[in-house]
Formats: sequence, structure tokens, C-alpha cells
Amino acid sequence: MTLLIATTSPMGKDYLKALRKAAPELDIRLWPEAGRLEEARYALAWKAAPGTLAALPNLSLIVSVGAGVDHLFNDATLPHVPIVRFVDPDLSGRMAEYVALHVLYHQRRMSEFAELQRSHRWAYLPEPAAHEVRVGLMGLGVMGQAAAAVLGPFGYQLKGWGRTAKNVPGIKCFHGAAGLDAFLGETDVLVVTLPLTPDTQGILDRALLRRLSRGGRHERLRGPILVNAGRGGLQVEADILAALDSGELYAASLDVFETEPLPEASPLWRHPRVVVTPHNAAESTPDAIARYAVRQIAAFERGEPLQHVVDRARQY
Ligand code: NDP
Ligand code: OXD
Repeated sequence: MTLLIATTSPMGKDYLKALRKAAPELDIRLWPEAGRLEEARYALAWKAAPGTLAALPNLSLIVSVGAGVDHLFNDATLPHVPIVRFVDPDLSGRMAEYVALHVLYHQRRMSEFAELQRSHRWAYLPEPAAHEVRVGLMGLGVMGQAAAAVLGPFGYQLKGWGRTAKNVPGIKCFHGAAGLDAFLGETDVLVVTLPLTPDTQGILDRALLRRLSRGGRHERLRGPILVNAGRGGLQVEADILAALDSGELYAASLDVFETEPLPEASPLWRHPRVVVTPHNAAESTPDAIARYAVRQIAAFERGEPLQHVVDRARQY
């Protein structure tokens, strides 16, 4: 049984090591040293070179290293075999940490305190309490709900938005285009964990940011805040900068970008109210993804149903 690690990432060798440890019986190859292509029945894929997967005539299953699968749909030659995406408590726990860190960071005005410290100034800045802040989770899937489970106990007022209707205890849920205005109108901190699909591309534009809550905000909140840990293709960076400079947006934490790595020339690097992180909100660690891939492949071999199968029409 042969599995090809199909990736252009330098992490490939780490996946290889972890997979060999997790499944010594598997024949595992690391692209571009794929050997005889007809032997590969499984692929573990992350940003593979276009055409790599299509070149495997007996491929039966693709396991995505990421929870997001836009990296697969970018390849016009993507073969028509089942795709499972990575869903694991290790991954969603990391995302929940990231979201909690950044929501708290902005609520507690940490960038301003850091600036005060740099100039040795002792100053009091009024902050809202968590229960006075409305956090809107745009994307209410595995990641959005994991973040909600961590934010809830702080007392934040939680709202959520997805494609389909949901009933999640502790979250006021909205859905679809019809629910978007009401959702944004009740959101002070917008936390985005949407997948990048043809429907969500560029959704975080100036028009959307303008729909974020203007009224009803606690007096200690200085303006809406954006945390994007979904995908860079969701955001229009020129619009985010314009919204920050006009005061429509107060601050942002961005983990993902239109172009990654973020180009040196991007003003986001230098904006005083933007926190930039290098697409590290939730890492698929080699050990966790290896365990997951081996589990899915074993189930597939036994003829059992696959878990977390991607809907090809919706692309997530
Ligand atoms: P899920 O599929 O579990 O959740 C996706 C959510 O987005 C669902 O609530 C879904 O709605 C909603 N959604 C999708 N399309 C639309 C739409 N057109 N309009 C409204 N809502 C929509 O995915 P995960 O939570 O596991 O992951 C989400 C994304 O997070 C990944 O695709 C990836 O891009 C990103 N990610 C980023 C990481 C990082 O390190 N920065 C790490 C891991 C993931 P519904 O529930 O109705 O289907
Ligand atoms: C993912 C990611 O999709 O790390 O899991 O971006």
C-alpha cells in the first residue's frame, strides 16, 4: 500500500518521518521522489504542484493536511476521488487559543499598553469587560465552534454566522445572505474562520466592514475589530487599510493574507493597529496529521465510511 506525500512545503520531510513512525507497514514516498506513479493509492496533500495528483492513475483517496481545502481546488486537474480534510482536537484547540488570544488582546488594549511601555509611560486606559463585548463568529464550523467554547466562559456575547441555519447553545445564530446584515450589526469583534470558496472570495471588503456595529457598542470600545484566521483570499487588504484609516475599523489581527508570505512592501506590516501573524493560527503538526491520515486510510481499507469528507460542489 503506497501513500505519496504530495507537497511543495519544506514540512514534507517532517510528515514523512511522522508517517513512518505512525505506520511502519505503509510504503510512504515524498514528492518529487514518487517512484512508480501507478502504485500510489493514497495521497497526503498540502499545496502540491498542480498536476501532481492527476498523475496518479490509481489514486483512491486524498487526505488534506489542512482543514481548508482551497489548496486542492486551485488545481484544475484535481482528480475525482474522495477528499477528507483535517479535523482534530489538536488543530481546533490551537485555533481556539489563537482566537481567544487576539480577542483578549484587542479588548484589553494590549497594543496601546505595549506602546506606552516602550516610552516608559504609566497610563490608565479604560477597557470594556468581556461581557460588554459582542463577538461575531463568521464561520460556525469546527473552528468557529471551538473558538466559541473558549470565549464563552469569559462572558463575551457570542453571535455566529454560517451558510445554513444552526442552533448552538450560547450563540445567537444567523445564516445566509439574509442574516448577514443583522449579524454584522450586532458584532463588535468579527472573528473569521470561513473557508475560501467561490462564494466567500473577497467577502471581507469595505462594504462589509461598514456594516459592522456602529450603534449599541459599549462606550469603552473604540471601534469594530477584525480577526481573520480563515484565508487571505477572503479579505480585500486595500479595503481593510482604508477602513482602518477612516476609523470604520479600529484594529485587526490578520493571520492570513492575499499573498503569503506577506510582501515586505505591504503597509499591513507597519500599521500601528494591525497585528500580523504568519499563517500560524492553527498548525497541522506532523504527528497529529500522520495519526489522522493513518486512521482514515485504515478505515477506508476496511470499507468503513470516511470522516470529514469534502463536498466538492461547495469546495469545503
Ligand atoms: P468547517 O467546514 O467546519 O466550517 C466552515 C464554516 O463556514 C461553516 O459554518 C459553514 O457554514 C461556513 N460557510 C462556508 N461557506 C459559507 C458561505 N458561503 N456563507 C456563509 N457561511 C459559510 O471548516 P473549519 O471550521 O474546520 O475550518 C474553516 C477554515 O478555517 C478552513 O477552511 C481554513 O481556511 C481555516 N483554517 C485556518 C487555519 C490557520 O492556521 N489560519 C487553520 C485551520 C483552518 P455551514 O456550517 O452552514 O456549512
Ligand atoms: C488549515 C491551515 O487549513 O493550516 O488547516 O491553514
